[in-house]
Amino acid sequence: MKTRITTSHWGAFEVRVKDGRIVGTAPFKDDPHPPTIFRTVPQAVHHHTRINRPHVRKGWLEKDRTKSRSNDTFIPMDWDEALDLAAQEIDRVRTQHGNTAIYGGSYGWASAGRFHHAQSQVHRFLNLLGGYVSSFASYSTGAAQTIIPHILGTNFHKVTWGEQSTWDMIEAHTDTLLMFGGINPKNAQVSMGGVTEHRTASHLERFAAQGKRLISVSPQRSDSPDCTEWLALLPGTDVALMLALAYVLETDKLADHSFLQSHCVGYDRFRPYLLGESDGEPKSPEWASGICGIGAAEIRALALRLTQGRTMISVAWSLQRAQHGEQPYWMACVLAAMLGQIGLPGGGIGFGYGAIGNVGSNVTRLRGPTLDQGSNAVEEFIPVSRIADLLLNPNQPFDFNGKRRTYPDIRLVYWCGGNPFHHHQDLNRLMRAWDKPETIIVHEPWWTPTARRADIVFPATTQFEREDIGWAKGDPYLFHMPKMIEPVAEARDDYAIFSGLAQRLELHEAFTEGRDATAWLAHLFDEFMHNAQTDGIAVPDWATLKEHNFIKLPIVPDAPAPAPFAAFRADPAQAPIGTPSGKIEVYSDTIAGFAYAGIKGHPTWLVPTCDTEYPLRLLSPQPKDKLHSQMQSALMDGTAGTLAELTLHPQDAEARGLVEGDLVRIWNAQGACLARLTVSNTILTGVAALPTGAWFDPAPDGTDRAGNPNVLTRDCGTSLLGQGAAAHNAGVEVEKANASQATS
Ligand SMILES: Nc1nc2c(c(=O)[nH]1)N[C@H]1C(S)=C(S)[C@@H](COP(=O)(O)OP(=O)(O)OC[C@H]3O[C@@H](n4cnc5c(=O)[nH]c(N)nc54)[C@H](O)[C@@H]3O)O[C@H]1N2
Ligand SMILES: Nc1nc2c(c(=O)[nH]1)N[C@H]1C(S)=C(S)[C@@H](COP(=O)(O)OP(=O)(O)OC[C@H]3O[C@@H](n4cnc5c(=O)[nH]c(N)nc54)[C@H](O)[C@@H]3O)O[C@H]1N2
Ligand SMILES: [Mo]
Repeated sequence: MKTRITTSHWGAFEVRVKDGRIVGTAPFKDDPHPPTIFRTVPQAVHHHTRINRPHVRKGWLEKDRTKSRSNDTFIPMDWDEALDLAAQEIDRVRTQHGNTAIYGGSYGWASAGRFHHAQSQVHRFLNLLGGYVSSFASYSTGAAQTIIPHILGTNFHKVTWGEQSTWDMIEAHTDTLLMFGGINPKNAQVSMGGVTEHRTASHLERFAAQGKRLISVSPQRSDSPDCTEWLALLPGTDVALMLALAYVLETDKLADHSFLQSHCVGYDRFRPYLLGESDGEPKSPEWASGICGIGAAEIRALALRLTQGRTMISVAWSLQRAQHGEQPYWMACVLAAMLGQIGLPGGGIGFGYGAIGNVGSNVTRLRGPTLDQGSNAVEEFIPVSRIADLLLNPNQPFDFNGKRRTYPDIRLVYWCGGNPFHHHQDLNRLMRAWDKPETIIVHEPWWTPTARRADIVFPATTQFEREDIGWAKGDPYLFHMPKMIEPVAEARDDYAIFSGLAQRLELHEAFTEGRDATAWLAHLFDEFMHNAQTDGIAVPDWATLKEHNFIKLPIVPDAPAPAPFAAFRADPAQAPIGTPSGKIEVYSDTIAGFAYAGIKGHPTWLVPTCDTEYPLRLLSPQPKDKLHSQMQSALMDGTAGTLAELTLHPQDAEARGLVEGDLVRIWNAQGACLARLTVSNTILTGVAALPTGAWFDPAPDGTDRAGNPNVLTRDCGTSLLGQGAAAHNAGVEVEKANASQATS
């Protein structure tokens, strides 16, 4: 038996190999809270849903454009034939239509490992080809990435990875941690590229053990550990609550007006709205209570609490993954500004501590080993979750962050390392859009719903079938990720596939620079080692790392990091932030100037309009036992894990005659899916939760048998401002389903 440690997006674990197969996994010994996700690896890697060789869709081969990509058969091919076809088609499209006809946004998490990073590979290849229509931001933080620069004058990634309090600061200085959307160790299991020591739960427990207060404002009790207080709020109503907290601060003379004067602009233009002078509606606790469901007295008590000692406002990413998701982020900044603690350790505002495991870690930032992607000669892009709009509306205008742009006319879509038929909203609409382009090429290890809807499918290796460098932002570990097994069936690395195409397109030398994968690893590592040395961090060489399998770098600083925004706090004139005013923009002339309907120059309560005719608000949180839809095949085996679980409050279940374990049908105007019912009082009445991650599997009547919430979500941007994915809060109804629907 061969046993080695590797890393993954959900952290390090041990892999056991016997007779060329992965036979087992075990936790990494230095991980205090090992994740559960790695358990399915052996089953998934050798699963019958692996793609064994290249395949080409029959209708595409026969040039039959009447055949839908969602309902066709595949012809297996050998590698040379399939690569020839793909290269000829790529060449035809770029010659006839130009590179603006190629969409390569290719969103998705793929796997950990710095060289075989699918997005880096596909973008390097397409850049050399002359460019591609790209995508802006992510499904995770689309609205945040647009709004935060307007308000805090800095890039959202910079805030996430260095301009918010670390856990050490929170533990040492914060008295009250107010968490909108909770902080959930279940989600912090993962981080892009890996989180090795899972410590989110320990941070929260230690914080609570000091007698400090943790308050989670969320529709679900389970969004934070038991050591937190729960204030149950209806999803999508945080802005109303935040406004009421602000109202109490203002009317009880508890707001820090000197900070608002010295470090912010526009409070005087926001105040009339807050007090109801401009619209006749004071944003009082009584007003908010009727919207968010939290009692007025509780809101008042919470506002007072926030002014006692050091307060940290933490906001989950989920809040901005909804219609008008920009507003809660903006309003949370305003609330933090009114408390006047921005720039103090453990005070002010922070985002995503419960989204991604490494957020809040105190680790010296290193320049990671990265494959150079080159530069993109095509300027056109879409906000990432506008993919269906792009395909459905060629040459049509769209608005985004103050600019009107045009959707290019896409003929060829290239997807490598993502699963849009899991991740995109309104999958029935995506199915229609997906039939528009002339050609779709996908690299995937498994027959995911996206691979099943491609024209040319190249089977990709998993991370266990190749060697790589494991490194992640905010994590002190460095891994040699060994090749554990030979590629399954005829799978090839993405790098090998692109090299094969590059050869046919006369780009081989430029793409490979004369290196094979092994030579690239040594090259990238060498570069990383020298960069680290320049930054004063000693890193062993590649051969040594290989021998040790992993090492922990001495990059956890002894001294505490400076508080975020400390220089700005000390002297806003000398250290202005990157907004037009150099200060925090409670009122933004820039945003007001966009003149988007309903969007004012200050944060505003905007009543959600999505599917209000349905009685239940649907949340689609991240799944506990997997990363998105990855390795879903292994979970589909057997009866227990086959169907996604829908959670309803006992009252909502009873009103519909439903009991625990029932097979249910969830539906609205967008579509329908099946799920298995869980009844729990950890969720607010009127709310339903169905995790993401199922492999979309529509029955002939269109009902998705796997339980993917995205058959129910609406495919509208958060707003014209951020155009982010608005996955949360679709309106739905639930009813009992009959067993025949699950198998029809
Ligand atoms: N309703 C709703 N929808 C959501 C969300 C939500 O909250 N609600 N969340 C959204 C968010 S935040 C995200 S990030 C997305 C996630 O959406 P995705 O990132 O698209 O989801 P994954 O399942 O991680 O897809 C990655 C795919 O890459 C494949 N893969 C793995 N390794 C490799 C490799 O080396 N090469 C290749 N070629 N392929 C590989 C995997 O098998 C998998 O199919 O979902 C979004 N969708
Ligand atoms: N196990 C596991 N962990 C993951 C992932 C995974 O697939 N599996 N995916 C990762 C990815 S890509 C991302 S982007 C992050 C996402 O991190 P988040 O966006 O923080 O995660 P979600 O699970 O979408 O939402 C967290 C909780 O927010 C609450 N919520 C929803 N809407 C509202 C609202 O309007 N107001 C309030 N106050 N609360 C609300 C819901 O109850 C939900 O359970 O998670 C990461 N973590
Ligand atoms: Mo995400």
